[in-house]
Amino acid sequence: MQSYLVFSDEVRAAKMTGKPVVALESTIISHGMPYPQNVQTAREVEQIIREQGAVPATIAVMEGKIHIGLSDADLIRLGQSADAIKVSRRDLAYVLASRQLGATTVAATMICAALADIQVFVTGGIGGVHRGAETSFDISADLQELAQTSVAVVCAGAKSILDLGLTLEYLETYGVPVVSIGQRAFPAFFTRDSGYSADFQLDSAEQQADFIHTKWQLGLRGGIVIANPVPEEDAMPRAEIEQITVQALQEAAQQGIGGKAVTPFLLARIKELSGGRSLATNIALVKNNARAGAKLACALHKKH
Ligand code: PSU
Ligand code: MN
Repeated sequence: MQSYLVFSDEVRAAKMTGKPVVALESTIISHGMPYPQNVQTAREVEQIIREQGAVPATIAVMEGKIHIGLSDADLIRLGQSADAIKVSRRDLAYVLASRQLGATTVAATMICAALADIQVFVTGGIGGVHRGAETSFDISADLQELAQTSVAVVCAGAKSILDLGLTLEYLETYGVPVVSIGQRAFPAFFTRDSGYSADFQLDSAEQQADFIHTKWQLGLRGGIVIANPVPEEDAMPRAEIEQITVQALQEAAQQGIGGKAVTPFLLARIKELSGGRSLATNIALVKNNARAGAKLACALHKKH
């Protein structure tokens, strides 16, 4: 299994000298944001993690290997490539075996992080139960991954392109704890309050690390959602984002968008319909998550 993993020099050195490592996904680069903001954000997020005393490991599939830690040329390749494949659990073995370029989702990044013995993963938003899932059956594989793979996922909640109430119900059924930072409300990615509550509020990285460590020490495998609300000054007005979201959802339905194309379509349309403002919010919240995730990785690292 280790033969599928290739570590960057920086991540290998961190593992050898015992420094905390933070995993980062690559679908957000290839399918979540436009070029060149995607590459610029990926670089800046890595830098924030370094400044906090941890080491970033952006994960992608290239030439039949899972790469843990990417070069700048790799980031550019993912950011510019129109044919990077969005890789979730279902796709991972296929994209490896066929030696294609693969960008990992939350689910696939969790799998790869666990293989590489990395416990903390920073992203923007997790996938979830889509609005209308009672007829479409569209439920992100991210949720099943959270149920079974022991990685803490730091995010800004989930976008209201999803049914956040059903998403939280699903996570409860599968025993995935949802923790908010600095507030009890579960954040809705572009806005700080989804109208739903997280299960627990844990404000400091040490508290979060204690909780995660206890869960795994008990043998309760599986992920934890650490939801970090977007800073107030970067948030979008709730009514505006809701209106844009409804329009994007209608267009997706009219155009018959289905399967793994749904989420990238909605992300791109929301960006266009907001005149680019949603992208600025997206970038700000990912950076904010990088800070929280690096602190958590440092706190968790002290427990080993
Ligand atoms: N939500 C976002 N930004 C993203 C994604 C989700 O706000 O970039 C990406 C992540 O990689 C996530 C994936 O794991 O979309 C979920 O896709 P799906 O809904 O097809 O499972
Ligand atoms: Mn889906």
